[in-house]
Amino acid sequence: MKLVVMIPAFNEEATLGRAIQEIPSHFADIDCTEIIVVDDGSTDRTVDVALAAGAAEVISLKRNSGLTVAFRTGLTAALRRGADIIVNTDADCQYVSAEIPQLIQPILSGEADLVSGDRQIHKLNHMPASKKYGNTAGSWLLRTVAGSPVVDASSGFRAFSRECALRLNPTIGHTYTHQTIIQAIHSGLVIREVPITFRVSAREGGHSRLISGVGTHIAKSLLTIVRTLTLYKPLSVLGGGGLALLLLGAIIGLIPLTSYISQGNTAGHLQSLLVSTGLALMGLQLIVFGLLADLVSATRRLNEETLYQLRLQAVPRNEVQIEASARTARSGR
Ligand SMILES: Nc1nc2c(ncn2[C@@H]2O[C@H](COP(=O)(O)OP(=O)(O)O)[C@@H](O)[C@H]2O)c(=O)[nH]1
Ligand SMILES: [Mg+2]
Repeated sequence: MKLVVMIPAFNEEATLGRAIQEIPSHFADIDCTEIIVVDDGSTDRTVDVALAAGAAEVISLKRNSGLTVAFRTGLTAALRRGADIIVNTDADCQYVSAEIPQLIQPILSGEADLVSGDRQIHKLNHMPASKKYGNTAGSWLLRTVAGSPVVDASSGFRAFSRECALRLNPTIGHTYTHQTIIQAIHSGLVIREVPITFRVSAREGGHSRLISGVGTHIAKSLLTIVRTLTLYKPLSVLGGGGLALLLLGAIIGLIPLTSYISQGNTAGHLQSLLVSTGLALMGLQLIVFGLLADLVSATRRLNEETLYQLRLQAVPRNEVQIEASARTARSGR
């Protein structure tokens, strides 16, 4: 059983060395542990620090491409190295690597494919209230609209089974956290959450490199959730929105209609007539977009399956088939 710990890093020369050194070299039930770093176009000594601290591989992106691209690159590299389990952690030492055994336990026991660390943010004194509210709202939205079982959806301390890594294709937005949960649910994978410790960032000043402003981060995350849901459930998102507009148009249309039935004309109700017609037309348009997006989504599903089969051929076949059949048995498919 091979564990690959991956760390996305952008200009992290000050803290990356400690983050790597804190990762234990041996874990129970794991034969081999390797650390890989995805350097996202850093301009400082991130690469040298990573290699000096013991990273097995550093993948350098030519220019700063964002955490989603770096995360996807890391997953692919870890799979190529033959990882059975992949753990993602951050370069600023906020996560405690000694807690990796708790994180990977549900995967080792075959109970889960994706395990996310719950930072228990309500207990954290070092996280600003605005960030707490934003995180809580994002997690609530995912639970409500996507059926997520997770209370802390923005956590970056996560473990993935190989089957899960083979199926994830994060492509949208500035971070992978929300969309990977939606994708895992959509792929029939089992998600678990375990409580973890979340420390103050070891970075000087403790500022987030990922989040410049909480408002922007919330707006971007919301957009990512809506875009990912539209990819996988276009009829629900666009068709549902269209139906709502159509219904609103019909309700407003009752005003001129009642006038027409009782008085034989719609005099004095021109505004409600126009608003009602406009809403109904927009609603119908959204429903048609939903139907078209559903066709595109069917193509994406086929593409994802093709990608999965291609990736399967690049990793040892027999073990993956055991994992895949365990997953099929669990999800009853
Ligand atoms: N690939 C990539 N990683 C980044 C970028 N910004 C931050 N990171 C990494 O993502 C992880 C989380 O970033 P951090 O600033 O600690 O975000 P926090 O979640 O708000 O604490 C760290 O390992 C960073 O090095 C970026 O632009 N690209
Ligand atoms: Mg951080």
